Amino acid sequence: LIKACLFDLDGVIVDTARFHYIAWRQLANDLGFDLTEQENEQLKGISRMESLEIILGIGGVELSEDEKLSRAAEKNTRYLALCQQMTPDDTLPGVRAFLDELKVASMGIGLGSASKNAKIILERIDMLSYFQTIVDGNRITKGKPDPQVFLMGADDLDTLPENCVVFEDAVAGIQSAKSAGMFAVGIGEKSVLAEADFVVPGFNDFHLADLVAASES
Ligand code: B16
Ligand code: MG
Repeated sequence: LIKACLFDLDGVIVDTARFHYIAWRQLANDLGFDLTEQENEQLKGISRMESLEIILGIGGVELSEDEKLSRAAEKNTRYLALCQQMTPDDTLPGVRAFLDELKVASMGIGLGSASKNAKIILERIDMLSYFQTIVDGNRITKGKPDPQVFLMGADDLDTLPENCVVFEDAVAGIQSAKSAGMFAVGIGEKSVLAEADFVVPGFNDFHLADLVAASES
């Protein structure tokens, strides 16, 4: 029985990945190497500092801890400047209608994101009021694929993990949902999100009845 839905932010509610990529690529370029779009895929759902470590590994660059913090802060300033362009129209297709359906059905609605900017972004796209709880990068101590982010969300909503559904676009996020004991819906491609219980390309033409049918099959 589904009682609550927990949503990842980037790649599920809104496409901020393109801004993360521009800002990370600039950081790489400043350090003298390039970051391809394919390399950027690995950074989805991964925290800011872990992403930086992966990028430095790609470029074979070593930095002091202080330098890492200042480069990451600089990246974040650039990222947030790019996010300023976003409007409610940037909410991914079908998301708002699906959340409206959940509200009508009195489902719990929560956010489970690795981002420390989650609230700012939800405000920009005017979606903050949908969420009864927000578990973001400021609250968690263990990032995806650890289940902490979604277990905290379930707890906030007073719902057992087995009654929660997670919507995720990242492999690490699907793994996090599965180790939390939740039903995992992948947003994207089946070949990439093979560990999900069910995969859809997006929320367009996807309704609560489809989710219920999938979770019962
Ligand atoms: P920030 P999600 C994640 O968001 C992004 O997918 C990931 O690319 C990013 O590094 C991470 O948030 C941290 O973001 O720098 O804003 O704290 O997909 O978990 O919503
Ligand atoms: Mg994501």
